[in-house]
Amino acid sequence: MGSGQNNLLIFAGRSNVGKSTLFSKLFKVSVKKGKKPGTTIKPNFYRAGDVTAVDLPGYGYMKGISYEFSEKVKDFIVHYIENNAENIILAVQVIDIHSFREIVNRWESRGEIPIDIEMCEFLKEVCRNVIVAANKIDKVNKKTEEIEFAKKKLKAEIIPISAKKGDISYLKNRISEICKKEGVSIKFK
Ligand SMILES: Nc1nc2c(ncn2[C@@H]2O[C@H](COP(=O)(O)OP(=O)(O)OP(=O)(O)O)[C@@H](O)[C@H]2O)c(=O)[nH]1
Ligand SMILES: [Mg+2]
Repeated sequence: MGSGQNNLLIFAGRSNVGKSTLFSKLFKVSVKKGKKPGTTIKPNFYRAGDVTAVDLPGYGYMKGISYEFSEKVKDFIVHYIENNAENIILAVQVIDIHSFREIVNRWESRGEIPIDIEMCEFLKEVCRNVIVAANKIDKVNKKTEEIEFAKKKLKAEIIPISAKKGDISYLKNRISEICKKEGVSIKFK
């Protein structure tokens, strides 16, 4: 039971990490971005060459959204990914590297598995290729340390970016490379 779309490039991540900001920067499309979590409620799609890029709603509980709503969104995302797994060329997990360590430490001190780690494990299980875009690097002082921390926790390829202020060409190149390896071509704008 898939969506019928093939060659998907999905962007997943907690609410407010900057998925939609990245999506509009990559594809020059105008999608809703916001200061408040829960900005993207339905996925945004964009056809980029052979590939359909999908900006997913953000998961995880945050101030201003009810627990029920965040659980509903998480279920939607997990089902969407499971149902479309065969068609997903690449999953880009977007994290907010500025708050990643603090959130991970908070969850782990409660004896819980941080939602980003859980999501990354799920993506790696289900998708052929997974990379992590460590967004908001412009807000981080000790960049190398924070990236190493994320790498150790997520055990994935981490690419630092600033969707809002910085250069995202390295991420673009990696996405293109992976698409090429999978036999499809992607067009950025
Ligand atoms: N400093 C900084 N802020 C950013 C960056 N990228 C996004 N933001 C800000 O983060 C906030 C959330 O951005 P969105 O793109 O709406 O986040 P999202 O992940 O799509 O959020 P949901 O749709 O709620 O899941 C906005 O205020 C953006 O301006 C970045 O690289 N650096
Ligand atoms: Mg969004």
